[in-house]
Amino acid sequence: MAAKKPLRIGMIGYGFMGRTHSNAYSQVNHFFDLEYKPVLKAVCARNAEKVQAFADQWGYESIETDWKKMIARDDIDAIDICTPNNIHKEIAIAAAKAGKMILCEKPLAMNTAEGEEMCAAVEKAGVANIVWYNYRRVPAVTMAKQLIERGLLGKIFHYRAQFLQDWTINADVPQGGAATWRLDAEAAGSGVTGDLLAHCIDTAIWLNGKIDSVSAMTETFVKERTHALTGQKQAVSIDDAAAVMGRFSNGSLALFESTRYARGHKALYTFEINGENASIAWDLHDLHRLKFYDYRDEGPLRGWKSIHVSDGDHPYMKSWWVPGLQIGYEHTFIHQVADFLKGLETGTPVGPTFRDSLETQKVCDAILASAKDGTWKHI
Ligand code: SOE
Repeated sequence: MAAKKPLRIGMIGYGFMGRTHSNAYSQVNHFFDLEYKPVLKAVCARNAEKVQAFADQWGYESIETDWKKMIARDDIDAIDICTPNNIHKEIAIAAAKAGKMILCEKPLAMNTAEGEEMCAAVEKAGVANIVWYNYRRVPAVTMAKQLIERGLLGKIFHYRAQFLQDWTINADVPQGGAATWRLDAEAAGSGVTGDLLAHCIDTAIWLNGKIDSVSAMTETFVKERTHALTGQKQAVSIDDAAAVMGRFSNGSLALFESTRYARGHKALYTFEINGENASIAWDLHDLHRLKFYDYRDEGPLRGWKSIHVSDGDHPYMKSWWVPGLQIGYEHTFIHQVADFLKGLETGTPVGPTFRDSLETQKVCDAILASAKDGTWKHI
């Protein structure tokens, strides 16, 4: 067997996403036949002791405590950005200038203006780039894409999606700091819109095309929270919940909702698409199933099918176990790395690229702007 080409990874940040990505780099070559093999070269974070413990646990060869040093290293090919959103741009632009490939956590940036600069930087440098919108690569979601591309739904009328959580209902949850930066607008840019709704929008654009206009309302239910770093009470300026109406370019109507105040829901992402011939529905808590209803089925047998997406002819599944045995959340990241490496092999960019994700960012910005002044926004 020919030796694999190494893809030497330098990861910046090491929280929850750092774990999902590290696992993906470690597992991908066990299951996918690829020319490239990720090498866990270095992980970077400010606290040397903690980042060393992470490196030891996940098998990184070295650590850095200054991301600029990491980018300057010539033994690193790709920078993985797992930091809070407010430093994505600076890191990505520096990495692109240094000729590094970039794998960036979602959302791409704090806002569209930053995203534009990031796109310009990677395109000027000609470096491979991708954003970790992982849910596209749930096999059942990829299968939804295939069914839509085959035209099985016919004309699409409705696209509705929700992403529901409940972890910020307690007013004692702080904002800011390592664990709760997602509640701090300075670090995150926005609340549920950039964090959760962005997933719904990325999938929606991928499956159903461009979103042309939106009208939205957002709410911040808890107005003040203690800042984890300063201990001071501060006004909360993120959106806790968002409800959005929209129109796609293909004439279909969009309804999106996301919140961290849906008691009982920890991470429930669902979508349903209704076309003239058929409908599709998917639910993250039952992620290996795709629900499909086809009006053309024989009359008495017409009804919703629940397809267990675990057979060898289902997307990604022939690389896993045997038919009928399902896989889960972490595999979506492994699929993303597999596709990214395949893209390097074939020279074909794999999405969502920075440019693709800029479109999601524009929709997020339009949602926040609409919620502010109560008018429809065109994208
Ligand atoms: C927030 O709780 C979060 O971890 C998001 O940041 C992720 O993108 C989402 O997949 C799960 O929820």
